[in-house]
Amino acid sequence: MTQVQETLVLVKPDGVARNLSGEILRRIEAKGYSLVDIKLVQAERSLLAEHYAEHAGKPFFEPLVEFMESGQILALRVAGDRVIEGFRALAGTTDPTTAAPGTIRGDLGRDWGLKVQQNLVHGSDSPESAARELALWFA
Ligand code: RTP
Ligand code: MG
Repeated sequence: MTQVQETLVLVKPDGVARNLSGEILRRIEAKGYSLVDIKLVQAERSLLAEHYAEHAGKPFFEPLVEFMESGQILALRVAGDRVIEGFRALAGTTDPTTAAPGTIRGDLGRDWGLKVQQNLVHGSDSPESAARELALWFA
């Protein structure tokens, strides 16, 4: 049974700075997902703190917000059948060093040994997160 969903994908500042936006978009479109909306954003700290509210208080929270503030982010509203789960599979696991080859993080991600994983992309992890995050980034 088809289950059309929308998800929030972010190409993080490392992906934009490394000129990988096109390659990441290519993979999303090649999989059959559709772009509904797209914009380049220099995100405010308040938006990032809300976006990552579930990680507040963790040791990587501060470095994560600083990293996400360090350059432009490409925000994408993406639609498709089971796209929430599907994009997470395309992205690969969090740590780019061990993410499976064939995934965005596994093929393109580098762990520079910083305090936070610079892992190129974000994708919403549930329908509830997708609704919350899309409202934040595409208000
Ligand atoms: P995302 O939310 O970005 O799609 O990634 P995720 O679900 O795979 O990872 P999550 O656990 O939600 O963590 C959010 C982001 O925080 C950074 N992180 N660094 N120990 C670390 O160095 C660490 N743990 C998490 C990553 O940028 C991760 O994507
Ligand atoms: Mg997450």
